[in-house]
Amino acid sequence: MKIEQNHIQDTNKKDLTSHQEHFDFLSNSLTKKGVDVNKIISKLQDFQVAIPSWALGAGGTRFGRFSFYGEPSSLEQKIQDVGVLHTLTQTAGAVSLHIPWDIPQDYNAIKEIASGLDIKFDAVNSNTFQDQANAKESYKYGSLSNVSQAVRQQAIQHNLDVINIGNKLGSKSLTVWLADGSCFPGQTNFQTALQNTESSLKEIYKDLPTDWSMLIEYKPYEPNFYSTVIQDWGTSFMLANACGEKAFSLVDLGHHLPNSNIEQIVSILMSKAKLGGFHFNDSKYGDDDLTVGSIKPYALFLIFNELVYGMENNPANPDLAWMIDASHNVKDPLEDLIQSLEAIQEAYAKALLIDQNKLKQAQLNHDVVKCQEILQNAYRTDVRPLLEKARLERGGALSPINTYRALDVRNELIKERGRNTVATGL
Ligand code: LRH
Ligand code: MN
Ligand code: MN
Repeated sequence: MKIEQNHIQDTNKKDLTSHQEHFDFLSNSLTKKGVDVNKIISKLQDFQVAIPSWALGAGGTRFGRFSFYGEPSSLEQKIQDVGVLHTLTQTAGAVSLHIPWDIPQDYNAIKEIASGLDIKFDAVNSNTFQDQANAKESYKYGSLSNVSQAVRQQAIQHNLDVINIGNKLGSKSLTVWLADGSCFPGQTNFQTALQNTESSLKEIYKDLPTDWSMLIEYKPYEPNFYSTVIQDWGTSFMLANACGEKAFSLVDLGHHLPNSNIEQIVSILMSKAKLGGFHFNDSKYGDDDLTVGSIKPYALFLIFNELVYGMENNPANPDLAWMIDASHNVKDPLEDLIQSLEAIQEAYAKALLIDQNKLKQAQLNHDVVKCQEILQNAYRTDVRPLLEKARLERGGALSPINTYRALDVRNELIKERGRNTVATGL
């Protein structure tokens, strides 16, 4: 299924007048306040978020999985689905692969499909949380942290293989997330597990191409429920520092204990030039992997405020690898991802409205009320016409969700791929 430009233009037509009215009203009032509207629009257009290959089918839970039908079952089809998202939203210009779920058969063919859809290959993810068919060693008791040298070596080699695959596709970063940890007190020695992890990561780092970065993701629990080796940003930061200047922490919004101040974590990591990647999702209880902005949109906005501040004020921090890391149980995955992309752009646009100079002045004056007013005025602005304009100028849909439905994309995919589809991945 390939969405053609004229399909988008046709469905945009009926909403063009009302979009223009809303846009003019907002643009005038923002301009009067001294906001450079065109600058915000071009920042929105430049902000591209990678889609993980594993989010394009129904994720399910350990209790069951309900198919949406027409799901992609090959890497080619996954990239085509990202193409659908990118054509409609103009925001999903990259895909993130998980190895071995996504090993390309024909590299040139894959690269051709991706470049035809204007999609880049973002970070590649290694998988040492599942045993692979015919693997000699098992990760049941850990991978890079394992007490067995042979298991660690197998996990190190897997990461090197992943770098090799990513290199052939044009990726520039490796994301390492470890499930390693323990389920019961006394099961492992915390210090040994961390030391082993550090030396394994250093082995991988040694072979990282010079223009690559290594992103170290943390998570407090699950699948291990007593301890996790890389449990928090401090541990990930320590490991990134131990590896070297090409290693960074990766923040996944779902990987924090309840009520953690994620915006502060983001801010501190950026001030130390160590924030390398970001996984968007939302959650109520744990690593729920829900639609971005569906539960705590204000927290997302506050996080974006720090990201925007960091991108302006911490030039030593690298460009971030942005990715959605969500799972879909009851919604059509493509619709869910469209909603997530919209929520990300919305939070970003609102954060860009914050007058950082005024905020700084109010902070220096200890005018706490004004500080809050500045943030909340930005948050309460309906920025959707800016998002629409950003998409429209790039040939995207005014309303990606409405166009997706008007074009009956899911049924077209079912016609092409059949009902009995199982996406590879989680
Ligand atoms: C772990 C995680 C990590 C994995 C992905 C499948 O919970 O967030 O990023 O690679 O999910
Ligand atoms: Mn993640
Ligand atoms: Mn996760």
